[in-house]
Amino acid sequence: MEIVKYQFTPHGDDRGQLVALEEYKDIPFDIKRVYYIYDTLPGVTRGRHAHKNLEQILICVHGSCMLRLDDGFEQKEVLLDKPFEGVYISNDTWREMYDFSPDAVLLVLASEPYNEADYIRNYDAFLEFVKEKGGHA
Ligand code: T46
Repeated sequence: MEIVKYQFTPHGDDRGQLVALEEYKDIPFDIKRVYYIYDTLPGVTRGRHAHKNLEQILICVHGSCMLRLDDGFEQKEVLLDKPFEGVYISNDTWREMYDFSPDAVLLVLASEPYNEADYIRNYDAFLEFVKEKGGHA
């Protein structure tokens, strides 16, 4: 499983930095939803689910957190700590976010509106789902 990272271009000048993100130019899908996670308490793990039909890019725009991705065959961990770097998460990927710094703000760009029915929240069900789709598990 490849970790797919996007490097965005900061438009820096003597006032500071600005990063602009446009669909299909910087982000490989229609951006139908934006949400962000902040004030995460110490020791908390978020996520612990997969999606059937959702692409996302996660950007830790302030502070840092860890992201664990699992395609049912292997797991990889990546540090999110740069406001100009995004990590892409495709369908059928179990994700967990943890080790949030107290000041972390995790911005998420999503290809679909919120849909609770799209979530797979049970890990065994996720493995079965990937297996049925002909994946690695
Ligand atoms: C994901 C990871 C990276 C909404 O009402 N609308 C939304 O768009 C979202 C994302 C959440 N919510 C509500 C549903 C729950 O009552 O916000 C509450 C917390 O959501 P959840 O427990 O799903 O949050 P995380 O951090 O575990 O997961 C989120 C996304 O849900 C998920 O799609 O990939 O961030």
